[in-house]
Amino acid sequence: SSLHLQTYTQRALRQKNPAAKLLLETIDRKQSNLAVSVDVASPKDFLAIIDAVGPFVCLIKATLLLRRLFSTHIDIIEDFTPALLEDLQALSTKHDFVIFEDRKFADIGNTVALQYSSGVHKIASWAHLTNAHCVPGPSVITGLSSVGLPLGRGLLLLAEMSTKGSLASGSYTEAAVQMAREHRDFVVGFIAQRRMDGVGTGPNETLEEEDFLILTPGVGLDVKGDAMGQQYRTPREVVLESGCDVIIVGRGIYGQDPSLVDSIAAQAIRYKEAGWAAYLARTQI
Ligand code: 5FU
Repeated sequence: SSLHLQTYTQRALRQKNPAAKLLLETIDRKQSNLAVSVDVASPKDFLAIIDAVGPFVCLIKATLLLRRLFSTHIDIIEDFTPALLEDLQALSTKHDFVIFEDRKFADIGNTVALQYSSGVHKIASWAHLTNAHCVPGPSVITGLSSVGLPLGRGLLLLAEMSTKGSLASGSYTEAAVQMAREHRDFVVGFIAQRRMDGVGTGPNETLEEEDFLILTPGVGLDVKGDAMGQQYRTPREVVLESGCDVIIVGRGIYGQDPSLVDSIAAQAIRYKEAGWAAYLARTQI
């Protein structure tokens, strides 16, 4: 497939899903394929990091924070979470970035629909994109789609993971791509380590219209992994060699001390430039 040679601009024009289109247009407008993953426990650090990296990113990946606080301080957070989400949305408007809640839904359709629409977090009301594991089969998509599609949201399926020994490979990955093909209105792409166009199809089958977005975690410029199975590749390996679209970087940017806002912004610029250089090399502009 030559889709990976096309520019973000060309691909945005063809996108029908509003969330995917917004992401591609934002990448284009800000010349950034960098997403920052903000996995910190303190709401103050959470907002400070987002404000610092905001100008340089196409997307912010919110994640454990909400769940972690929710599960440990439910009474505080019932009051607190809506305000935090308003702050997050205000920053999204201020800095022009897309919001992705890395929720990794993995239950029956009815339950994920409730988890997505309701509860304290009401994820569907503020996250442009969310994601799901494929373990439950296609019903996980049907459930989430019943909530997200009318709101113009998009879903990413976890086709591969960055961790050592991941079980999401081979026929599992092929089945994930097949599930996505059957729900192209809502499934806009994958969390994966490489492009997925044509995966699982025969050598002579061409799928001209197949254009999945690939968002890739496990990206770092300075180290190869952590002590808990995470594996890092460079933006060049991810975007140029593997054809992925968005690099997701967490600790590589906010490091050991989430309160050092100046160095966080400097790291964000460094990753943004590396990600964009790899994209330009890929599309040979
Ligand atoms: F699906 C995945 C995956 O395969 N690898 C990941 O690392 C998700 N992640 C998330 O990306 C993980 O939960 C973190 O939120 C983030 C990577 O953070 P890091 O600090 O850059 O390692």
